[in-house]
Amino acid sequence: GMTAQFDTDIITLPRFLLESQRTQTHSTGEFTLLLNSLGFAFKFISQTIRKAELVHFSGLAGTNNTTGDAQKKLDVLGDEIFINAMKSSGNVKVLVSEEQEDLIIFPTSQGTYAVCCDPIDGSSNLDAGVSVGTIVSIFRLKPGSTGSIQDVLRGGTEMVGACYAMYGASTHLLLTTGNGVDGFTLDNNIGEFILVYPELRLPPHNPIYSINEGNSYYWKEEVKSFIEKLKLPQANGKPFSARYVGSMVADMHRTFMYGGLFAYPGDRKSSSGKLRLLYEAFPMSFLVEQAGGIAVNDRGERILDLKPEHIHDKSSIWLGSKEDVGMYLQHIGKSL
Ligand code: AHM
Ligand code: MG
Repeated sequence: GMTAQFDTDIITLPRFLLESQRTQTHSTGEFTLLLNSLGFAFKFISQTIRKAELVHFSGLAGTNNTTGDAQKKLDVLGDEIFINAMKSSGNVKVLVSEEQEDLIIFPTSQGTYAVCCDPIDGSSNLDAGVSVGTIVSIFRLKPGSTGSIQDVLRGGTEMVGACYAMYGASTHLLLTTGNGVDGFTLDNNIGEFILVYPELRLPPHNPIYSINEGNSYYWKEEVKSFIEKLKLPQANGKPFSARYVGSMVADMHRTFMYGGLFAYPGDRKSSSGKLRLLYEAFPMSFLVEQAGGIAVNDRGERILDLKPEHIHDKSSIWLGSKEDVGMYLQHIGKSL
């Protein structure tokens, strides 16, 4: 009958969070509320991006962020939306944003979490209507802490959660709390993220590489020779394909869906590449490992074992399918 085409028992993000709170002993109500507030921030940013062009919000804001990039009006808006959502959740004490030079401590918050975020990652793509995203890592405050920089200058293995939202043709959300990865898609009509990829696994192999090859002049020899190797016929007689959006979230979302490898290596201009540990490399690496993939730096060290000294520290990064990142490790003489 007609009803067979309709799923009348969908799992929304709030339902998913409440159900996992009931079944996972380590889950607290506070953590559930924090994740709900993140869901709200993603929906708000998603809608803002989608209507921005029509209300003439594209173009430069006339200010610069900490790394000197030209900051777009949407970067400012995304940052404000994110900060306000975290502040009003009441569960966040410490916040690090790519768009803020210093960490923020919410003075009146009784919250016990520290959140690091890149509110609109890939913003150079915004004016062309290409996918961008928000990336988030979550730490619990250290025991006894009332909020300090030490709550975020920690090893990646201390994260208690990570997620990203990708604002593409649809808005997607990938979330881990250390129990695998679950994927949601935003239903704009009912305004909820719907669970569509439960227990998502990264395909173990797909011959796709994703890297800004325009930097190859500056690359180290072993990066150059590795990428050249991928262009030669492989075991199946065909070389790898190249795919590069230039938005980490979009390049990684494709990698989660199809497999392959994404890299932003260090080079002669910047030995630790471009991507920031706390709100780009850490959360993405947590998600990748939880989905069965590998996340390492140029030297083949596990990203999650690194520890930032400063909140905006960078790291070279190789992320993706076990076999494909495994090929890089083998190339530099490291085993899995
Ligand atoms: P952003 O945080 O200023 O947007 O920069 C990060 C972005 C990533 O999304 C993407 O992977 C990378 O920069 C692309 O850099 P490049 O243009 O050097 O290839
Ligand atoms: Mg970024």
